[in-house]
Amino acid sequence: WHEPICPGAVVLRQFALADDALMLTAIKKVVTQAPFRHMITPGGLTMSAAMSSCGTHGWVTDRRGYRYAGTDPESGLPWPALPAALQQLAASAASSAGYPDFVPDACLINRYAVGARMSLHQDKDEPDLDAPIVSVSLGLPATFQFGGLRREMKPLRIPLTHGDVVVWGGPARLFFHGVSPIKHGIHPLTGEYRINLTFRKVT
Ligand code: MD5
Ligand code: FE
Repeated sequence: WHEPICPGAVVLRQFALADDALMLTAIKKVVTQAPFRHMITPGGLTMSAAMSSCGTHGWVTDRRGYRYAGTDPESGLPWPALPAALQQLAASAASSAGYPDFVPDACLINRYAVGARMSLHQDKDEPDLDAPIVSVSLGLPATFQFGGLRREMKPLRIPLTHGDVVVWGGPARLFFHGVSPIKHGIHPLTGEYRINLTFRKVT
């Protein structure tokens, strides 16, 4: 069901639940070609979430900065294709949230082990900020921190569990957000991990 958070942002509880196994199988195949890695921020810190990507571009960070790249810097090869079933699920979630024309061309895959987190940041490396971002949570639960346009704004804490989908668009597209450290647990499909997929329009 639809749980609006603010104008532009809506949680679709369990929207991806029926497709969970299919999605995880598709991701497993992607990460055989582009394995999860811990990237370095421009400030020199290693990210606690491990990442991979598929689609026309992948999101990368290193000492030079953040950017989208057409090839995987680890292999020099193009990123694996965005699986059609995943692209369709993301488009259908966006449509259900009021974005009928969203066609994602990239998917960033974040894998959080117990204790991993993501500090408050904005997603603004995408050229078309009118396109929403669709986020799918799988595996261990997380507390999502949802702030405002300024870093100083005290974030709301939103619990996200396996199968939840969030569509971030409109005014919420540029809001600061993060993920609190993942608590210990075992999920039947992902074990000791939370997996988050973010579908984006990059070109
Ligand atoms: C996660 N990932 O749970 C989150 C879900 C990332 C990231 O933050 O950049 O990989 S995406 C949440 C998101 C995207 C765009 C806008 C907003 C949230 N927002 O306005 O809060 O791994
Ligand atoms: Fe983000």
